[in-house]
Amino acid sequence: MKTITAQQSEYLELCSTLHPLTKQYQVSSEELETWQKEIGCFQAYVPLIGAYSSGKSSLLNAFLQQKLFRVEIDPCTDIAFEIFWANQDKFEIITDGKSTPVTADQIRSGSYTAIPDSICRVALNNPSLQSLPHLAIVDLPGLQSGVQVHSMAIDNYVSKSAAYLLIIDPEILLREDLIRFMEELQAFSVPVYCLITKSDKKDPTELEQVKDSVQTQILQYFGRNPDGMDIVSAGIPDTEGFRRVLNELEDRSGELLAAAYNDRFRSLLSALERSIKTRIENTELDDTELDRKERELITKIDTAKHEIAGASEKSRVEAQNAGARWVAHIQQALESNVNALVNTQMAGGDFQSQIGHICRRAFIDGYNQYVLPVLKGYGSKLEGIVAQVQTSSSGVSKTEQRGEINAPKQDNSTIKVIIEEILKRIPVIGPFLAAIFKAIFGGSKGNAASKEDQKRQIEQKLRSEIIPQVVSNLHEQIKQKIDESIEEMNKNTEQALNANLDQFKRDLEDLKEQRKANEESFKQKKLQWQKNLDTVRECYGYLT
Ligand SMILES: Nc1nc2c(ncn2[C@@H]2O[C@H](COP(=O)(O)OP(=O)(O)OP(=O)(O)O)[C@@H](O)[C@H]2O)c(=O)[nH]1
Ligand SMILES: [Mg+2]
Repeated sequence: MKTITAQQSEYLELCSTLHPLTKQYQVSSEELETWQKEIGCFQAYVPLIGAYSSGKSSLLNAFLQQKLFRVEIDPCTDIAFEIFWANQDKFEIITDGKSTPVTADQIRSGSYTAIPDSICRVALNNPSLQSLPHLAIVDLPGLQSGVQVHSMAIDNYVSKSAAYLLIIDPEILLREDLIRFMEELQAFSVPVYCLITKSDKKDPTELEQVKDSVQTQILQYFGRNPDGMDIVSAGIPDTEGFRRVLNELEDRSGELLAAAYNDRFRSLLSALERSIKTRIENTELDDTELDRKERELITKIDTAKHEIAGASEKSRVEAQNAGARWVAHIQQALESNVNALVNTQMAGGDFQSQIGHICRRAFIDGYNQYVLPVLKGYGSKLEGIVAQVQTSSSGVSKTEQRGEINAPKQDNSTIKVIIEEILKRIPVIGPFLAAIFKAIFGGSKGNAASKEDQKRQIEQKLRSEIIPQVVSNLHEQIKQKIDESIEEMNKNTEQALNANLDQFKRDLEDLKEQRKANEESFKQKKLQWQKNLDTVRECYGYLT
C-alpha cells in the first residue's frame, strides 16, 4: 500500500508525463487536466456514525480544541458537517448544489438555514487538522433521526470514504439503529473503525469489558472484526485515540485515490498507445489503402452497433427477470417482518423508518444477488465488442506477436470505467424510498376497540395494502431504472465506438500529413513515435 502522498505525487508525475502526449496526439487532454486538479486536492471522507448523544460533536470539538459544533443531551446535529484543513477558515452550506456562506457563530448556535439534505462545508485552519490534509471528517446527525440519515450516510459517502468511524457510548454499546446500520454496511467493503467515547465515565477494567462486548457485537452483526478500535473522551479530554485512527486513515486514503484513478489512467494510456500505434503500423500503406482501412473500421463499428442492439434486447429481458426476483426478495423481507412492524406501530414507534430499513437492506442484498451479475455480464459483453473493434483498428504489432510487450492484451478499459460507474449508481436507494414514502404513507390510524383487534387490523392493512403498494411502487421504479441503465450502457458504448473512429481518422490524417515532409524529417518523426510509444508503455508501471 502506498501512502496518500506517494500515490498523489506518482499520479501527478504521470499527469505531467502524459500531458504533452495527450496534446500531441489529441487524446483527451482536457480530461487529464481535470484529473490533475482533482488529484491535487483529493479528499477522502471519514463519516462519524453513532446514536444521538453518543458524543460525535463533542469529540470533534475536543479534538479541534474549538467549541464549534453544537453539543446537547438531546439530538442536535441536524445536517452533515464536512470538516477539513485549509489555509483559511471558510464555512458554507450547500443546498441543492447552491452555496451560501455562514459564520462560525451560526454553526455554534445552529441558526443557519438548511434542509436535511444540506451539507455544511467547514474549512478550518486548525493545527489539529494540519497533518491530515487529505481527510474530510463528517459529523452526521445521530442514527435515530430516521432512515434518511442511513441514506445520507451510506448513499452519499460509501464510495468516497476512507473508513466509517463508529462512535459508541460505553453505557449504551450498539443499539438497534447502529446494528441496522452495520447490517446495511456489510454489503460494502469499506473499512470500519470503532471509537468508544466518554471513557471518563468508566474505570479501565470496565472499559476493557466494553471493548470486548463491542468487538463481539460487531462480529455478530457485521460479519467481520472492526479494522481498529480505540478509546477516547471529550470530557477529560483525551483524543489521542481519535488522532491515531485519523493518522492511519490519512495514509490509507492513498488506496481510495488509486481505486478512483487507476482504471481511468489505464484507459487513457491505452487510448494513447492505440493512437501512436496506428501511425507506426500504417506508415507503409499509401493513402488509398489508408482510406480503405478507415472504411473497414466504419463497417466494423456498424456491425458492432448491430451486435449491441441484439445483445441489449436479450440482456434487457434477463435483467428485468432478475429485477422481478429482486423485488420478490424485498417483498419477502417485508412479509417476514410483519410481526415486528405490527409491534412498532402498536408502540407508536417509527413505522415508516422501519419499513425503510427493511427495504434498504433487502434492496442492497437483492441488487447484489440478482441484478448485478446480469448487468456485469452484459457490461463484459459490451467491453468485448469494443475491444474487438479497437484491436482491429490498430492491428497487432510484431513485437506483441513475439510476446515481448507487457501491455494489456484486451483493450477494454474505457468502457469498463463507464460501466462500473453506472453499476455503482443503481443501488443508491435513497430516491426510491423517498418516492415510496411520498406515495404511500398517508398515516390513517385504525379505530378498533381491543388491542388484539387493533393488531389484526394493522397486520391486515400491512399485508393487503402497505406491502403490496410498497412492492408495486418499487417494482415500477426498478423496471425503469434497469431499462435506463441498459440504455445508458449502450449509449456510452456507442459513444466510445464513435470516439474511437474519430480518433482513428485524426491519426490517419496526421500520418498522411507527416509523411508529406522530406524523408529525413519523416524518419525523425517515426523515431519520435516509437519513443513516445515506449514512454506510454512504461507508464503502465505506475498502475496496479
Ligand atoms: N462525561 C462525558 N460526557 C460526554 C462526552 N462526550 C459527550 N458527552 C455528553 O454527551 C451528550 C451528547 O454529546 P454530543 O456531542 O452532542 O453527541 P452527538 O453524538 O453529537 O449527538 P447528536 O448530534 O445529537 O447525534 C452531551 O451532553 C455531552 O456533554 C465525554 O467524553 N464525557
Ligand atoms: Mg452531534
